Amino acid sequence: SQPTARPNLVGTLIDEDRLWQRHEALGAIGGTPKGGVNRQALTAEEAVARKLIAGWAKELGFGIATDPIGNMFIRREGTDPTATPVVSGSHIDTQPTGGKYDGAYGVLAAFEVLESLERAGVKTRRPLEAAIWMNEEGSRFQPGCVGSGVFVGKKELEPMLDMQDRAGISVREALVPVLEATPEATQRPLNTPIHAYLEAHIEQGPRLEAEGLQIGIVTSIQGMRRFEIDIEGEEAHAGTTPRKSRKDALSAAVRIIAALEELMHDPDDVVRFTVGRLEVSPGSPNVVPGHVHFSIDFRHPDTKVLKERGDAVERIAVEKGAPCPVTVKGFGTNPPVHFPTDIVDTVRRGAARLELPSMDMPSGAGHDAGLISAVAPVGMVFVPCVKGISHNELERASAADLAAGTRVLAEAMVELANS
Ligand code: HGY
Ligand code: MN
Ligand code: MN
Ligand code: MN
Repeated sequence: SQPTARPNLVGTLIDEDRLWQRHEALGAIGGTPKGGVNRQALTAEEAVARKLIAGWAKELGFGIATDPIGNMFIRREGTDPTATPVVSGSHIDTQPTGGKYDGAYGVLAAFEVLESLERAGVKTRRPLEAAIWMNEEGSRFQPGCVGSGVFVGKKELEPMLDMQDRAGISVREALVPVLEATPEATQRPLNTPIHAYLEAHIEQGPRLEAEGLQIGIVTSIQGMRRFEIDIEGEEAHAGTTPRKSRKDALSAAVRIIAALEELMHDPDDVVRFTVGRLEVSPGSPNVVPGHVHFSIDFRHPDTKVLKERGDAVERIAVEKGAPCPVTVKGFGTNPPVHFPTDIVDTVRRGAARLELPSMDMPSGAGHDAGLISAVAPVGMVFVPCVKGISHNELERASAADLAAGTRVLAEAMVELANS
């Protein structure tokens, strides 16, 4: 029988060029002129991307499965069919002006691990799976991490299937053509057991590049709260309507956002507060705005700060919005997540075996790993991206860094798969 992989063999099987070519092929689907990607959740582009990956999987004899919320799993069997799998993955949906590596890297790194083992005929005791979590970004369908959230039971399946985008298309409707792109996929239930979950991701920040390191050993993910604010004003003539009788939704929004900036002020610059979307209607220069809709993305590593300042958002919005009525829709809290030390140590040992210098670091960005940590031990490995730029078409990473992170991933996955 084939020897099970000695961990130090596996990382060297990773093929840097093949991994790079996969990024170029996937990045071309929804590719934009500036070298970014617009492949939003459950669009025709995502269907093409899934078909491409399923084709690669079929060539290698891997299994393909999907679950009721549209997560997709590529599976390589182990020698012990009763063993629960080691899973690694991320997302292939992107921001509207996203980059080629955010999410895609974690899926392609996981796939490269399965492929390199298969081509080398290296067996593992446990099965290995590459996972594609549906709608991580939450730009088309708010909020994000829907696939991983439903998988672990933190989000309800039916309401998430009923969720609509701004054109009124529901997840349920949008899923149909996307799942039709992989007819060979078998159906599996939600929350199938996972022995351990690992995710490779670009850092989406400047620290690794500044330290001259290729590898980040992720120890935690900061907490996040998201809100949608709607302000009802009254449309009126810009020339004739006296200020005292106006219900100007935009001046209300300005007061609210100024007050929230005050609330979120932090001399230590740890608080992350972002109004990323602001829509004014009717948007005519000589009509007093009748309606404003804006988003809030608030993050912090400390649960108490997240609760206190997050809970103040609604009170401040209603108070400062007067006399315009204000509705605040909260999307719950993704609490901070601290990864179990044994998994973090496994990832760090993988880097050490490969003699790749690394540093422990928290994640400022959210990841599916944060949700999966509810049902399995989780770890992550970061690689640098140029100037830390992400959620931007200018997002770039190097083939060497992507391969280095994948080597560490391979080492950790195989060690866990033979445990
Ligand atoms: O927003 C996030 O943190 C993730 O990159 N979608
Ligand atoms: Mn991501
Ligand atoms: Mn992202
Ligand atoms: Mn007129």
